[in-house]
Amino acid sequence: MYHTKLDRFPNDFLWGSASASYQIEGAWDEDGKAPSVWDNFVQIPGKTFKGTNGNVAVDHYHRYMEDVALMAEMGLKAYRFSVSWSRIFPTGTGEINEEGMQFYERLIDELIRYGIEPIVTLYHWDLPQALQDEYGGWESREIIQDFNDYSVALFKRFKDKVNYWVTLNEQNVFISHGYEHASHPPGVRDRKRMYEANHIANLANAKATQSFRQIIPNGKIGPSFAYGPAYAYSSKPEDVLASENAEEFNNYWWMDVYSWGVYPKTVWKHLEKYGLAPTMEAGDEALLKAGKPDFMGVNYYQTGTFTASPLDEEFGDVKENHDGKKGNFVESGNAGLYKRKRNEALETTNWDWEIDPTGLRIGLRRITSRYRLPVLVTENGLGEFDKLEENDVVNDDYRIDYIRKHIKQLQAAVTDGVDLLGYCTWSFTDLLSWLNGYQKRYGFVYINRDELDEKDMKRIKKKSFYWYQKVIESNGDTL
Ligand code: BGP
Repeated sequence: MYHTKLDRFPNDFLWGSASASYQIEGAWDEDGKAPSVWDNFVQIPGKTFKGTNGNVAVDHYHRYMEDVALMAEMGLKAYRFSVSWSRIFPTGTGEINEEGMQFYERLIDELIRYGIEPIVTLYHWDLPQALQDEYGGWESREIIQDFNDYSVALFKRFKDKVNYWVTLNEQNVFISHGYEHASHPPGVRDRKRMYEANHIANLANAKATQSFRQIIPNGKIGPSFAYGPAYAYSSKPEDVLASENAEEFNNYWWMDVYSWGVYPKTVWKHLEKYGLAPTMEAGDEALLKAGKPDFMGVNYYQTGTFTASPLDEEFGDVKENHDGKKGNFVESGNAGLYKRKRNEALETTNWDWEIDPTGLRIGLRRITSRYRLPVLVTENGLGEFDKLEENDVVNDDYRIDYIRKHIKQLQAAVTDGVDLLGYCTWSFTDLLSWLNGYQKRYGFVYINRDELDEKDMKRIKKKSFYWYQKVIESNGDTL
């Protein structure tokens, strides 16, 4: 679809940026906080790049005022951050740890003071370790009530201050990495357990959403889904079918449940045949249906391109590039369903992520057509090596180029008819990239630290900071 003229972004468009507790806060054991599963997982040798962890991260816990002042200077309209569950309930349940709650209250108040809309993510992967130990975390239905209680505590405390809420961040990622690839906690490789845990996460997501309606009837809530729209590798019908398979198994498997409360039929039938379908108990479907979100949160980084895969195809372990040495793409897939190929039409980052701004528009269009839900882009950005030059200068033109192209596609999507609430870049400051250390940088603000040395953690505005400032100021007219 070509347009002679693109629509302007709505006047109340949320120009934002995002982060997550474990990746920025540090203070991992302060003010009553108990360990999360990530605090422990990173201690296992070989799990993260150069053994990095978030014990100190970028020290946002102590420097949040300086960080928020920078957001205000940039003109940010919205800031998405997550709450660390084990700061609020150190053992996952029980008495509220008031000191933990107060940290987020101070942060929220500071944002509001500057007119920045807080977008609160309830869960960005840092499950209290106590719940993992007690009943296996997401593998037990007990978590549905505990997650609800935790969410309700936050809803009640911040109902007059926070309008936008995100339930689970990238359920598809923390479940598949946690229970299929073993690259995230709890480090399991078992597809049956994965599908069971995923179903329980769906129920927890729905229940918290249902509670939200009672407590904050005028607020907005939705999940943030890591959406990688699927393409066919060629026009051969078998490749088109493979891409349909990938879309159903990797995307609709989650988004249909969020939006409609039902699993896609073809995937369900396939899983049943292989004994992998999750256990459906009485009342599950009704609960899932009661959890309809106000928007689909989308974390977008790349598309995936697929070709047919025969039933007897064997795939090795998924190998991801965690050191930034380009050229490590390894084919992966699901035998009999699809195989992911490198898309030769696209450039990649140094971490082998394909760069595809148009894919963002395609994804938003698919969501709009299928679910008719508004969309909030909850993450999008470029992880790259940045160079701190003399006089505290970082010339990250590649990041500007990346974000500019994605915003242009957003504007095209809006013109196509997508109801877009806002755009949060990943990320505001540099932060810990879970498995990739500190050298894979995403921020508008450079943090002076690296893997081996915490240095002074000085905040340094990159070139992209000034660029995004103008984008916001002009409501997207000046790109
Ligand atoms: C998403 C996560 C973020 C962030 C981002 C970049 O999956 O929600 O927390 O980390 O991806 O990924 P990475 O840090 O692996 O480059």
